[in-house]
Amino acid sequence: MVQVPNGFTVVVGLGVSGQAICRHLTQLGRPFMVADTRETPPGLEAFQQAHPAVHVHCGALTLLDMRDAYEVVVSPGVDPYTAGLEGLLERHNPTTGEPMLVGEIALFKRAVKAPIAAITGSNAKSTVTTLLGEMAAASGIKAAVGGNLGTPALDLLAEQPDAELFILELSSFQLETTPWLGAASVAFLNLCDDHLDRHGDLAGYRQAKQRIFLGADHAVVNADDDQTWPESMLNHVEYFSSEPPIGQSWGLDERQGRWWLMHGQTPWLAADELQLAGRHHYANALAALAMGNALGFGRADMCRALRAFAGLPHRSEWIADINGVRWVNDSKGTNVGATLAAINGIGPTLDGKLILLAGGVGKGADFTPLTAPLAECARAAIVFGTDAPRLMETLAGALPVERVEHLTQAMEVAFAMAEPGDCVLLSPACASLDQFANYQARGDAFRQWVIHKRNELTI
Ligand code: UMA
Ligand code: ADP
Repeated sequence: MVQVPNGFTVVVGLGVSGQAICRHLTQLGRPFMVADTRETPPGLEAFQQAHPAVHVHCGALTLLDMRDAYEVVVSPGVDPYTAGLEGLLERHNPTTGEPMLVGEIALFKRAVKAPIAAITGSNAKSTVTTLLGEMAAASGIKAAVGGNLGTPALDLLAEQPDAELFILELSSFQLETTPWLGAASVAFLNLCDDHLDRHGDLAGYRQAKQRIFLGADHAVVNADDDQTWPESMLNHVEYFSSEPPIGQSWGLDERQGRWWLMHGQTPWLAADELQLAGRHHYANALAALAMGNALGFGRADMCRALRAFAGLPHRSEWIADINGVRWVNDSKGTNVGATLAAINGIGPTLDGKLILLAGGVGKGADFTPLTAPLAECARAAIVFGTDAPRLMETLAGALPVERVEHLTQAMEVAFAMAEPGDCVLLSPACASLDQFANYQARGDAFRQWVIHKRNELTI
């Protein structure tokens, strides 16, 4: 048994978040040690060189006696119910009044002075977070943008101490270990099956996300998805929808043949002025507008930012047309909801058909919702990776399905099968970690293959 020294904080996980936590604790002058359940976590050597005095425990957490610890701060990827951490979430820290086990955002909240805007949901978090950041910049507000996306929250605090607003993308993992957020404005965008391997079921996953509302002054939720509505009483809740607005909510409506982003009965911006396409993106824009409006951003500034925003890579990103076939990279489509949005956004716009490339780690999700839209607009699905058998079993009755080992083989099959007017869409509905370092690496592999193929054929 390794004894945690009296009054020491235990930082669990030596990844991006864990290292930000260590930097923060160093800056506060608080004694800490690090634990990681991997025997040799990546980055260990560099960390030990930079912090020779910090003890790092590698291996099972059950080998640590944490009774004298000040608190335990876990990285988002660490399940707070991992063996060795039992009871810590329920026990209270006599000094902080918070649970003995917290995450990075709890430390961030204790230290931050400026207001917080926070965004969660199964999908579109990064898009809405980035959009709100662009809107803040256009309005002349000094905002720091990060969290689950980009720079960890604690690093933002250190790097941009004079920020007037912190705009954070927060995952269910981060919210699960946040006792109190007290944000100026929050958004819960949507909910679909994701991370069920960690949260047990949809109810557990939703419960973690509901924590975003704790102490919020203003909340934006999805009128079309009642799972996003707050369970607790909040004074100021606004709704957005991809349908016409009701009362003073935010919605989409047609006026003289054009679709408009509306606030109540007031048209704010014509949807065709956006570079983002598809109703799901209009809904994202409305959620960002509702938050920005509550935070005091200027309407004209926000609309300018919206017009200029071209979208993020790996999210329904057009790569190239080859022989009249469109190739689209939606590698960030890591759950069924995101893939559905991509199919429904692209499918109806095609002269031809969709060819869906899907597969990887399904995280326990049910793929059934994909069958009906695919049956309507897809030529075939080509499945790969760990959950290929489950995808095949679910989709096979609805459309032709072919199984291969790897993404590049799926692309070869799609290339041979596609007809002019078709779109080959990588939107895996699964995490990438069985075959790639992350979703970016998967999207990059797709992009490289497509560019190489296009160049090969044009030489
Ligand atoms: N570790 C353990 N035991 C475990 C699990 C992990 O010791 O049971 C250790 C690993 O060995 C590794 C470290 O913890 O050394 C990794 O920690 P982590 O998995 O929390 O990852 P970080 O590198 O700290 O990155 C985390 C988020 N990762 C996850 O939530 C899985 C990053 O989100 C986030 O950007 C970063 O903190 C900064 O806030 C990534 C993500 O995939 C992008 N998020 C999920 C998503 O968007 O779907 C939620
Ligand atoms: P997150 O950070 O929540 O993963 P992203 O903005 O990175 O969100 O988008 C993730 C995936 O969700 C992408 O595949 C994107 O095409 C898809 N998506 C974007 N907007 C929506 C929406 N409103 N509903 C469902 N899926 C969406």
